[in-house]
Amino acid sequence: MMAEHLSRSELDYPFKLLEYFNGFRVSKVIFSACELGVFDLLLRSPEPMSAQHVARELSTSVDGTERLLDALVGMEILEVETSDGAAVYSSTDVANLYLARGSSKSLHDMIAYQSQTVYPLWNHLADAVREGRNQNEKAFGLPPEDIFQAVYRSEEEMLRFMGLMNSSWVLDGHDIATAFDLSGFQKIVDLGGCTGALAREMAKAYPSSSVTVFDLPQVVETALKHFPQEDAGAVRFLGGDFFSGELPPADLYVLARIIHDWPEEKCLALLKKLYDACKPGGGVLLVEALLFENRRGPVTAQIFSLNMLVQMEGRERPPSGYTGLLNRTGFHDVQVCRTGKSYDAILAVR
Ligand code: SAM
Ligand code: ASE
Repeated sequence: MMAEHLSRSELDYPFKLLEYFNGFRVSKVIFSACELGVFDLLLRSPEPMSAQHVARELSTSVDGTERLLDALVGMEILEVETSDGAAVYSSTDVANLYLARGSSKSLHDMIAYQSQTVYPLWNHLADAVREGRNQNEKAFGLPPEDIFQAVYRSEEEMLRFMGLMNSSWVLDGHDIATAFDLSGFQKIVDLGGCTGALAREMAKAYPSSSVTVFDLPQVVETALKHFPQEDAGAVRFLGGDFFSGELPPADLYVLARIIHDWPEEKCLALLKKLYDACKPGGGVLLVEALLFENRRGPVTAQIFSLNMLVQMEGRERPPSGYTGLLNRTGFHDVQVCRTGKSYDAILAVR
């Protein structure tokens, strides 16, 4: 049966196309279950639960809950067994680790942002492509040129965005911190370092270096208030503006997911400013989702690039895109490290 499917041409029956059509609903099944607290409930439950029991605990309809749980079983995110003739549901290790709220590797905050902010923005993808710019005006009535005014349009949105930024480094942080041996850089400054999640990975990997997060003053304030750290003190925080303000001195400047936010002229201005702030031997580490050199993949990076179109002013690039920006601003010895995960690292020195 399966082999027959595989050998048949997409022209006979468009399996892949139909699966792609369903993609947005598959995402929403997980996002909604997360929002409703399905994974938290099943993690806490000492026994598998019936749909009726789940519905009672979550104050949801029995019928809707049963369909949602069944879809999650079909997607192999939950498991079901029959007990006294009734279906009872339990979680999987993957759901407990990544989808429940409390776990140290929880992607709950990433899911919340994708569901509440990215999903509605993508309603305007066709317009973004037509106009070649972000849809902040249509979506929120905010001007397209002030992207962080849109990203931080309310306290709730600021917290949600920071939650997203924070949660990515649960997965990729260690690989990024150790993609290159950075132990020679005494003073590391993470520009636009947000909650300090990546900075803490850097501090862990290079205990004899000092690590500072530099971000907008209201972001630093929110980071300290809402994203406290057990190892407080491993990372320092400093408020400022990397475009218009003075940069703190550093041996290595980290720019994680910064270049991809901005149009080329702003990227060049920022990198030039870093070059001028660097001593010879000083460096810059870019952290981004790299496209293949021929831009034919990976799909994740291609999708991220469309996301930058819909929401920001930038794009994702292949290695040569970053090498070009760095060489034009004076940096040399550009080294590229693909991690095989979502984010990659690019190191250059003055
Ligand atoms: N580096 C973090 C990461 O990868 O998780 C956050 C990346 S986020 C896409 C961009 C960050 O740049 C935000 O934290 C934002 O507050 C910060 N930012 C934006 N404009 C800035 C500016 N003019 N000066 C300093 N930080 C800025
Ligand atoms: C940014 C990163 C993101 C700015 C806006 C963003 C992400 C979502 N919105 O620098 C995370 C990575 N990209 C996607 C599509 O999830």
